[in-house]
This record gives sequence, C-alpha cells and structure tokens, in this order.
Amino acid sequence: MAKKFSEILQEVKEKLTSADTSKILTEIKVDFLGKNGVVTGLLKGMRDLAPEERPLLGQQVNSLRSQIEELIKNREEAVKQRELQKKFQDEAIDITLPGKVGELGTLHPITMVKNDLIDAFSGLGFVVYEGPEIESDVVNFQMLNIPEDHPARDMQDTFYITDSILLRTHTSPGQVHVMTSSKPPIKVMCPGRTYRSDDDATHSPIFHQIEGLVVDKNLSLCDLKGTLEEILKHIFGKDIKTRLRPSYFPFTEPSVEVDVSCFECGGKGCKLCKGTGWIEVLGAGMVNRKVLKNCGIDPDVYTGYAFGIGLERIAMLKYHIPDIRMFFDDDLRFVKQFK
Ligand code: FA5
Repeated sequence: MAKKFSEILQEVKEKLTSADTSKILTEIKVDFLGKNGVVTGLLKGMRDLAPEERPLLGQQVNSLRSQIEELIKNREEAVKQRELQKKFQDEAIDITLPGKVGELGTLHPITMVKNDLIDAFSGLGFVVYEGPEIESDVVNFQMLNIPEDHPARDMQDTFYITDSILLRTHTSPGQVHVMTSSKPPIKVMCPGRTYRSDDDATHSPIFHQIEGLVVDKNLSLCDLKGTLEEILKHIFGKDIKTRLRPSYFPFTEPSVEVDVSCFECGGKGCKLCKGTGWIEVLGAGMVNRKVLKNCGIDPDVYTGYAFGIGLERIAMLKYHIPDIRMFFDDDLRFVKQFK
C-alpha cells in the first residue's frame, strides 16, 4: 500500500509540473481529491479491510490527501502569478502611441464679444449684475419711465407671458434691480439676453445687450463720454473717434446716440458707414431724475449715467457679418471661423 501511495504522489507531482493553467489545476484536483477521485477511492477501499487495519490506512490516506493538497496549493500560487503576468502583458498600454485628439470647440462670437467687454469694463471698476430674463411690466417699463400706452413701447414690442409678465426687451431693468437694492456709489454692467418682436437681417427676436450704470455725486456727460471712449477704443482700435448725438430714451435725460468714426475707412466714407464716416454703436444718457426717484435715490444728491450696447451689432461690425441670423443658425462652418 505504501508503494501505491508514493506512486500516486509521484503521478500528482508529474501532472502538476506540466499544469500551467488554473483550469488544468482544477482538473487535477477533481481527479485526485474529488468525490470520485483517486484518494476518495482509497477510502472507499477500506470497507474490504479488517477493522483493526482501517485506522492505520485512514491515517495514511489523510496524510496523502494533505500532501496532495499542499502540492496543488503551491502550484496554484505559481500558476496564478504566471496568469497575472500574462494578463498584464496582454493588457499593457503602449504609452508611446499617439493619443486620440478630441476636436476642441470654440466660443461663440457673441460670447467672445461679451467676455471681451466684461474684461474691459471690469478694468474700469464695473461689477457684473445679471438680472432675470422674465420681467414684470413694472420693472421693464414703468419704473424706467415708460408708462402704459407710452409710444416708446412700440419700439420694444415683446413676448408676453401674461398681461403684466414679459420677456425683457432690454437690459435696462438691471438698473432698477441694482438701484432698488443698493445704495450709491454704483458702478455695474448687466450683460444678458433680451427679446423683441423683430426679425430681419439686423434685428433678431433674441439678442444680447450689456447695460452700464454708474450712480454717484457730480457725474456729467463728460464722465459718460470718457468711459465709452475708453471701451470703444478697446473694441474698435485706439485711432477711432467718438461723438454723441442727441437722442431720446424715456429713462435718460439728456439722451444720446454714440457713434464711432468708421474704422474701415478712417472716417472718409465707405460702404460700411454708408458714406457718412460714422457708425452708430449704442444708446446712452444721464439717468432720468424720475428713474432715480422711482428707485429711491435722491436726484438732488446723486446723478447717474447709463448706456446699452447691442452685442450682435458690435460683433457684426467687428467681424463683417452681413446677417444677424448667422449667429443663431448653429452652422459649425460659421462658428469655427472665430477660433
Ligand atoms: C435700448 O435698448 C436702451 N435700453 C439702451 C439704453 C440703455 C439707452 C441705457 C440709454 C441708457 P435700443 O432699443 O436702441 O436701446 O437698443 C440698444 C441696442 O440694442 C441697439 O443699438 C441695437 O444694437 C440692439 N438691438 C435692439 N434691438 C435689437 C434686435 N431686435 N436685434 C439685435 N439687436 C438689437
């Protein structure tokens, strides 16, 4: 019997030497230690022995089982290591291979103009206030000295949610929000989306403005002109000139339109400036006393100036874009040109 045991052990060792996968190891385990395996077979054979011989054989078979288990366990360790190594090799990443380059997007030209203006205004001490796009009639019109049935409303027809709630027609309601919630000195810019019932090559139902508002003691049109000159030179180049023309907005008094000398022809007259040498770029003025009063600011103590810039207009001039609808068409060929 002892001879048979050593033969079994030898057979296990030989099989283990060539076993190089977990699958083969499992097969060996089943063949020798399984329910119908060699070792179990030896135990079953005890039935044929005399009772006094059985304990000894039992001990020997158990010892054989332990030795086989030990041999398989040791081999398992080595096989596992080898399989792990192989897995690492197979799944190795070649970090010297060139990576896949994702296509980088680009900022929308309106966002570029907006960011540029915010940078420029920040440099002059303006802080950003962003108001809601859905406004009440009171804030969008009435507080800004545009009562119901005022003719100025015709120029700013918009989309009504109810009779008294609407999509803001300009960023000027930002003035009301800031003046009713803070005390002078005030120096803010209000960038944002605005809405009107317009639709042609230079007017869109959705467009963008940046409002500027400064309220302090002893401000004059000179302060307004100086500030705007600085910003407009930043946008159109330091050689441009600016001029103020009388205009009308219910919320400013006096009101002005601001023109820049044509940056295309240097003021001589060309197609862009329609031969006039000047291009109109924004509306502005001194904050109307009534608006200051409506917002709880004493007009005998404080004065203010305000202006509203149309971002599409600036971008169209700067990048020679003939139709405002191009900004909203989402045509990648158009947007990619501004990379
Ligand atoms: C206003 O909206 C005034 N709130 C501006 C202002 C602010 C004046 C503070 C005084 C003090 P206006 O309606 O002119 O003004 O619009 C200002 C600019 O917005 C225009 O010069 C134009 O560039 C742009 N704009 C107006 N309507 C549209 C539109 N439908 N599509 C694209 N741009 C527009």
